[in-house]
Amino acid sequence: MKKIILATLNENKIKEIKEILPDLMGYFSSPQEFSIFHLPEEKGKDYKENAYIKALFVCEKTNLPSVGEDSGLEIKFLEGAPGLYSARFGGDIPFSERIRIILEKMKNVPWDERIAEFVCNLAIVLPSKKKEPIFIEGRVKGYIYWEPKGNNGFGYDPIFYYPEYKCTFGELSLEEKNKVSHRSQAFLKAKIYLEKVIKGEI
Ligand code: ITT
Repeated sequence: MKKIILATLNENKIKEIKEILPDLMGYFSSPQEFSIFHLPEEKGKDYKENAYIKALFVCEKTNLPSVGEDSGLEIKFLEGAPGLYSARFGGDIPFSERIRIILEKMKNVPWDERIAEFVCNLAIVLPSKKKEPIFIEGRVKGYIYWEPKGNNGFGYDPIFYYPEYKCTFGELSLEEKNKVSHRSQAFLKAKIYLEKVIKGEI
């Protein structure tokens, strides 16, 4: 069976992706299944480059089609931070601490100025050198809530308030988050290409 490697070591991302594309779930493998336990440093200038760096590394190691995923939270009041550095914001500290730092920086910021966006970029890299990589982006707009709320999801989900649902991503079930998230938008757009990869059409 043709395999596609999800070039991420983040178990939460893998769980979400498998639920976003249940028909393709059986084709997805993780880097660990190929004894890949680290990914290269994310030195790209943007999400797109970082997604490509991860996918290319895994594709070259396995000789199998690979999808790199780079994502982040952009807060307008913080000039786009933590953005590209979302996974490293504040250094080697737990997410609860990253969230505390953000909320502290924004404690007097009014609601209208708490606009934020989750961004997800994908790079699909195929083993044949002649085949161009495919790049895809998904975004979702929301607000930074006043305090963390909800125990679901991961990362910054407890402070990302989604106005249409009137709650944070941390309060949503995986199914509800997957209806609207940056990651689901990107992977739903990618589906047509991933199906072609599986059928050997590209
Ligand atoms: P890989 O590089 O192995 O894929 P990572 O967690 O380091 O895993 P990124 O470099 O893409 O992933 O960092 C993105 C960070 O942004 C991630 O660690 C989360 O903290 C945050 N993030 C991305 N998507 C999120 C989501 O849906 N909900 C909450 N936080 C999210």
